[in-house]
Amino acid sequence: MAHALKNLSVQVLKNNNVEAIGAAAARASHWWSQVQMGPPDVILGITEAYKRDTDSRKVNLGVGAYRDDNGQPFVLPSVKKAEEVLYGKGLNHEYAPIGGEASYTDAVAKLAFGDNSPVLAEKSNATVQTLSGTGALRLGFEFLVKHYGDKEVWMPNPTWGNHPQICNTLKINHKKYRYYDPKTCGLDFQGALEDINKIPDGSVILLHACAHNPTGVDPNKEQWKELSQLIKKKHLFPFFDMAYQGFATGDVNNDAFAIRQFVQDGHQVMLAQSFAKNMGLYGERAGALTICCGDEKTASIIMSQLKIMIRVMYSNPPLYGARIVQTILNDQQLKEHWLKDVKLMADRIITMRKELRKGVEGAGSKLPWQHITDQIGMFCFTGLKPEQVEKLTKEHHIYLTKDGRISVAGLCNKNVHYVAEAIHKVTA
Ligand code: PGU
Repeated sequence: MAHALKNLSVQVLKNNNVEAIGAAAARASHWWSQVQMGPPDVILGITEAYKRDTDSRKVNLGVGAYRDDNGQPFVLPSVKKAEEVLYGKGLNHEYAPIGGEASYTDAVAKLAFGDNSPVLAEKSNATVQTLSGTGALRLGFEFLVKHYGDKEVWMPNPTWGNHPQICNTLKINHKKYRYYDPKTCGLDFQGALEDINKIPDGSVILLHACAHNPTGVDPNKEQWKELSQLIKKKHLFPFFDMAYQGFATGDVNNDAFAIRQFVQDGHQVMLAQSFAKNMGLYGERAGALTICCGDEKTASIIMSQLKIMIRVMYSNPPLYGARIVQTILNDQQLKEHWLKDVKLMADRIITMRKELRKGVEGAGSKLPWQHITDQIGMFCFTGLKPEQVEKLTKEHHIYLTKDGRISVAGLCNKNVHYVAEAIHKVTA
């Protein structure tokens, strides 16, 4: 009897399992069977592959994230201080205003446009906190679609991979103007001028404010002035992406030159800002979108529309990162401390550029490597071909994007010689 009962209960269990599995299978296929597997992200997917690699020599030069000289993530000392100040204040966690706190948006606009900017004096800027630089770009492009109509967007060739992706998502027609010359590993200024000259009147032109990603090649001041005049003559709308203020020259004012020049020349610019890199606040998502509107009344109208768009997307922005940023920017002593931290990061990257070039040349390479030290900012566009990149990853466990871009910030004294020798081996 007991045996029969046991058998029966095993049978019931089995039947239940079969039913459960059947139901799970039905659930799995019923609603989502038409969804295709997507490709890994071209930049963030590299970090995932790097994490899976168990080789002790592995090096991640894929993502543009600053590392200290032990190859570790870096919390800026000024940020640590700001966090202590914040902790001491015992703040609450109420909702932020839809566009972020004014003490944040005022401070970040000042950092970009300069203390004495006419934009700020006239209060003609509409500035909102965004989900870091990506959120600013997404909101900015979406605003353009909604309120500026079916205009083409022109981007430098090459550009950060997410720029075209955001436009694709929003079904914005986008094209490229010449920017980088692979022969010189430098700026194709004539090519850029020629192409920009042919862009249809009223189009949007995307510009990297400084430390161009992925090339590490920026126009010089005279060239920016010429670009500003041409863009004005052509009635193009300039959208600046500034994700690396401070990383190009180590000086935040120098790096804001292009934006301030355009404003001085009478452009109404749009600006996407990020504090991911220059404050090391990657995961905190502190950024901003500014639209220069010409006068205070128009700014309040634009602001009302930005708020409507934010409200239906994520309602209001996260507080913590923005609180760190404003604590630093609104305190003279902390700000000076931060400026030193920025310089320290920029200088370590410059040192790594020199070491890398010395290392590749020292390993016996006869190829030209001057561009490693000529280029600026976080990245070096090495000129490595996709098959050489693949070899670097497969044989030497060095991870970088397929276009040959390396994040110089991922190099440190411990790995730079290993990387230099590996680069020589795959290019010899
Ligand atoms: N704009 C440019 C030109 C960027 O390079 C990046 C980040 C962003 C905007 C957006 O940064 P937020 O973190 O949203 O503020 N680019 C890095 C980081 C990795 C990524 O692709 O998001 C990179 O490695 O290119």
